[in-house]
Amino acid sequence: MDRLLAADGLQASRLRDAGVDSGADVTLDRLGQLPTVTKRDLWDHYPDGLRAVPIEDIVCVHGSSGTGGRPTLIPYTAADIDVWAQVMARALGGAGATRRSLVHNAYGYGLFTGGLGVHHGAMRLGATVLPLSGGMTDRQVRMIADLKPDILTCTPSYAIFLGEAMTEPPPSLRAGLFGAEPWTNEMRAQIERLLGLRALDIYGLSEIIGPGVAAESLDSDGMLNVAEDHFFVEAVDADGRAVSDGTPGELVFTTLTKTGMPLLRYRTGDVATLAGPVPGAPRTLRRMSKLLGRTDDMLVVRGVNVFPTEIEAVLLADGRVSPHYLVVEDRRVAARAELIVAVEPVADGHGLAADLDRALRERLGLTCVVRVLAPGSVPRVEVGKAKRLVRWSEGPAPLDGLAG
Ligand code: DLL
Repeated sequence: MDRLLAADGLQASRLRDAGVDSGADVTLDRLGQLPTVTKRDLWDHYPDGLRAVPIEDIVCVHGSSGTGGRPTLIPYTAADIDVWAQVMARALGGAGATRRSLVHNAYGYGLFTGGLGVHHGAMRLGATVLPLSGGMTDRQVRMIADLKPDILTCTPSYAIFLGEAMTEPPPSLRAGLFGAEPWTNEMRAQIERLLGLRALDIYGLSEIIGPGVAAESLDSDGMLNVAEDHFFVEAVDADGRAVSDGTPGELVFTTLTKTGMPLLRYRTGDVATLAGPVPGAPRTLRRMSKLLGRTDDMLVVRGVNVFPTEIEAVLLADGRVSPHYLVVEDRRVAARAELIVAVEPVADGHGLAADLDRALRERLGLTCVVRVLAPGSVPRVEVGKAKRLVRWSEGPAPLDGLAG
């Protein structure tokens, strides 16, 4: 709090407006009453963001590409990189990586935090990192066969893509840390089958540090351990009030140790539930569920609210559906929005559309138009984040075969 006040920027003026003139004025139980920051605040301060230190203390800049708006750029100090390396080393360690490990890192290197985040963490752990970055899948398959990595890091959709490019699961891989985009337990089962490894979830966002804000470990019981010693987490409802553990809420993070761009109560737009540590387990950190969705991805169709991940769970529970699917929110007639769900069958697609239609209606109370397309129709993403949801308000169909 004192660092923010000293930096005298947007967050300081909001704190003073809220009656806070010194860090000593605030206790942890009052944190929930303090002002929040949003992505809009960062955009309004583009390109410098809410930098709190002089430029000479900044050693690098990362950010997100800006789907849904302008790019967001985040300045890091050397101390921030140190924190990042530490939380990422912990995440990799939690997945079973050791100094003897070979980490095949297929997250993109660049402004995106995935590639370099894993890189810093693997080096901090003392493992060996293979900086493959995304794409050039043939080369990646070859490297996995020749160098025998035990840990794989990439987006879950690229894990599927890699798995499908191999004739059989590579025997060397033991675990993978997959994140940067939403994925369900049903997707997890597919990745584990294709690659023969334990598929764990890793979460983060550039604004807070990048990957490593929270990560699943072999012993975290399906939830992600939040690196609470660096990032304090809250979950709030649409009015900004705290929700109780187990109730879905928007995640709000406060950076406790960051110096380049410390954030007080950053509203992420990401929705998850929170829980305490696994009872009796040595890890004492609070945990978060896999992300249920984003506040801005919630689909409201004829009064039914649904996140795309819930649709994914229903689709992939049917063994005949390939993990390449696309949800299209058809809003060409605004008053009559339709959800079109485009899937590809892995085997005989006979009767599939009718069965999925029934399953979606029974499980989510949602009537969709299910389109079973030829294998290969849904675009694959080799570099960057998969797009599972498209909004269609005018013009041609985002995918051939949707008109039916
Ligand atoms: O995606 C950081 C990251 C890199 C996380 C590699 C994990 C692995 P951004 O590009 O700033 O940072 O995007 C952040 O991605 O607010 C979520 O909406 C989404 N996201 C990140 N991890 C997950 C995940 C990186 N495990 C935004 N599950 C976040 C679902 C995720 N969504």
